Amino acid sequence: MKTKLLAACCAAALASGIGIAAAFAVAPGESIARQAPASPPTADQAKAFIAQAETDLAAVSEYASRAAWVQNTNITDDTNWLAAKAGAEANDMAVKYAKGAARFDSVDVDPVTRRKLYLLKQGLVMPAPDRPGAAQELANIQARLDTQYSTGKVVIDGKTYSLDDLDDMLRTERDPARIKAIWEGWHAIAKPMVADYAKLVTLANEGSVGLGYKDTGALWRSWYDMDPDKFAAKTDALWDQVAPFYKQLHCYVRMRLNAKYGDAVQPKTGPIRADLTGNMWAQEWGNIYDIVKPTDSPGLGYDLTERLTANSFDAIKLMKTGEGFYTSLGFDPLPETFWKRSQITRPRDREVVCHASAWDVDNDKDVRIKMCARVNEDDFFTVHHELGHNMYQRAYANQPFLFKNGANDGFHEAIGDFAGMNALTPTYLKQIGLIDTVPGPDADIPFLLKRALDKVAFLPFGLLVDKWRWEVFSGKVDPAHYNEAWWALRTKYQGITPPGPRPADAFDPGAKYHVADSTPYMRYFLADIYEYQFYRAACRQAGWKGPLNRCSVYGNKAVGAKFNTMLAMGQSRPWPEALEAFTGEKDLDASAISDYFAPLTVWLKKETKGQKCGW
Ligand code: X8Z
Ligand code: ZN
Repeated sequence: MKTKLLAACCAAALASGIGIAAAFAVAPGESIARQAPASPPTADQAKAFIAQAETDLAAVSEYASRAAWVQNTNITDDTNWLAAKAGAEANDMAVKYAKGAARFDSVDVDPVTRRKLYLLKQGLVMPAPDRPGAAQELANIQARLDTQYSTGKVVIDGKTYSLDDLDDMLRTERDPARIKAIWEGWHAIAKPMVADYAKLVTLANEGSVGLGYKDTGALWRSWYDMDPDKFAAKTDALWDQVAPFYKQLHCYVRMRLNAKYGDAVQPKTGPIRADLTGNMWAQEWGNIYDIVKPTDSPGLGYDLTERLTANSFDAIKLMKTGEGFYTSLGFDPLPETFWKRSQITRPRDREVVCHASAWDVDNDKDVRIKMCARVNEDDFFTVHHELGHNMYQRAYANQPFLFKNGANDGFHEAIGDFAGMNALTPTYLKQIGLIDTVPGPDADIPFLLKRALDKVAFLPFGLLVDKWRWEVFSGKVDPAHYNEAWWALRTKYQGITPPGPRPADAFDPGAKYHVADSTPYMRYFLADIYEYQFYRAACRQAGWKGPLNRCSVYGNKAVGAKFNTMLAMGQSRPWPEALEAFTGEKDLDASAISDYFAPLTVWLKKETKGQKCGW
């Protein structure tokens, strides 16, 4: 199962189809509600209920994390079986606690207990129906989907590739026929998932209804300390704010792709061909910087992937460099166990889940990263991203169990991105000796363009993945129309199109990790906004006077201490209070990302003059 209570980040321990399990005072299957007295419960009983829940959930969380770790780092029939079994027991248990919490809805309790009851009630991701066998069925299906995704293979010209190979190929491949083969090959791995996926949706919906939600999408929208409908409206409003900028970037990139590939491959008007963006999901476009780079300036002045290779970086050195950024802000170095237990590169002797994730195995000190890192700019950023999760986990380790989580899931994703933003600046790269000189002002537009290709291009994708799932969970879209609805949203928000007609049995959403794994995705859209708020605030605190894109707070202990104050709050307070603790701001605010890219918007407008933008 997936419980937000226990899953600190993206694909962390318990977000991977695995959940809490047995070390529990009440035997699995025995009703927690049975403990309820006949008369209305008291505040003392509420406190006792929470104390029991925290003890039990903490214990089973560690148990389930370890099972999940073993399965994620060695996928076999047996590890799947064990992890799914633990997940099923855990799901049953967490659902019963969530239901039990509702008994105290009208009891007058202290604010801390009230918040914990609130978190307990909405702390699941894919709740199982409360009937015998349902949780096991859900866990088995999830394990099958996860395995299909993580062990997916594609044969091209007689050679077999896994996703990390294909990712690597798409970064640099410039032959449109070969690009199309890579893209279509990977998307074909998801075809067999559709029936299982539909069943998973039905089961999770039944579980969500049992907890008092309209459907699982409504449950997911309830996580943000505000009315769930208002949350959906807020995401739309944020998109409206940034959409004009995205459309400008889209217009520019399409123009340059057209110039490179010609009308037959990339027409001048209409959507962009998804596979030409250098990324399997067209979610970050930085890998095609070489095609779209400005022609009116000397450029970035360096190629980070080349610099890493030239400086003999390996995956460990990448990770150590990431750690160095955080320790420079005053965070403790990673424990010995991190280096001993993490999976940093792909093991060659077994199947693993390669999608990067950060784990907090014992809700205390046993933090780890699991990834299949390669030495390139993308993974340079990703190690900072993942370590951000671990730094957050350690910062809130002293909170009670139910508060050991991000202020919301978007915060959890934004911490490491904030670090990564600093780490990508030439200012910082020079400080750590990766480049010899900081390029002059001419390099600012190329730099901002490169960042926008990753971060602004990401915004519509970050938004639409869960828009699609909200439609699926609500029943607006049925399994026969999953793929059509997916591409309708991809076209509407991203302005992209597949490289050719899709087969009738395609299930393209399943070719994205977070769909196959049932990891919520709106968190990344939120993170893309928060991280610029964090960055703007940090640079203000540091007294930075130059262009925002050159600011690095590397080594600034005062900024680090204030940042840590926000992180140490965990989920103890509503997220606006955590945001305020570091930034002084109380709301999501897209003006920070607009400020950051302001010089680029002026440049893009000039470059795309006379173009018929839009699709
Ligand atoms: O899944 C991730 C991280 C782990 S939380 C590697 N990300 C999203 C993705 O890969 O789709 C980071 C950016 C968006
Ligand atoms: Zn993450």
